[in-house]
Amino acid sequence: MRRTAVVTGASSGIGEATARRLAAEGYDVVAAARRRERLDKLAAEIPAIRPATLDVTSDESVAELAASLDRCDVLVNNAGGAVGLEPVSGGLVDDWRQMYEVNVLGSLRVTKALLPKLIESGDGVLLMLTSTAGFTSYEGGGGYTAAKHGQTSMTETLRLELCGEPVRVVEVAPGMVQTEEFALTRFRGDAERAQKVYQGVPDPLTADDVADAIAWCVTRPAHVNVDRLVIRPRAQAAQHKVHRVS
Ligand code: 8X3
Repeated sequence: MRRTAVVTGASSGIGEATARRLAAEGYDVVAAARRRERLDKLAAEIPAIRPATLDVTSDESVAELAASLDRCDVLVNNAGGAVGLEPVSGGLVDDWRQMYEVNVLGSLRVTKALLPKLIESGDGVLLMLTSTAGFTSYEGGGGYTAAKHGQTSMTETLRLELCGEPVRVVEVAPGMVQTEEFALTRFRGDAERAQKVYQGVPDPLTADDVADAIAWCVTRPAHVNVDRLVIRPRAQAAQHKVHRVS
């Protein structure tokens, strides 16, 4: 019997890398995201991947995804992201709302919808892709860190509530990961500003590094729950302590 993994936000970055990696690990992968053309390409390349159009901010879209699944053994709540780097005093309510909507409420919607199937599987894994921003604050990051703290808190609550059910609740919290879109989205398409985030950092993490960590957590024996895995590049000892060579 092949196990099914659902990955949200699978059209790029960590989500796409995770979909690829879990397919390589032998899962049937449902790659879910809004941008269907990208998913179709991925599925054309890898037979074990099935594309699913998903908007985590829509109840109907999430219900449709849940209804389309025969089973779900692994859920990777990866859809998320940051918008803006304004200080709290200049914080834009719409940005904060969007970040809360996708990172927190999006994870809530998908989790609620797929939890019965995860329990039914007899060995489910619910993995939340949070961030070091889930337990650290930094200047300008107010809206994002608030949302990620919320997601982390939801993860901890779920683990308590599901104790006794056959579902592991895992949090993977990456630090600096250079992907094609994270910083670009945060800076509303300003490529120069986005590039500066990683400037001089010898080796930021890649999406594949995080997918590797996710795959490791997911493929532990059923009784082993990795509560939280924090992963950063060697050059980042802490949120503000980043080694740069130029
Ligand atoms: C991304 C890491 O440092 O931008 O989740 O908050 S950081």
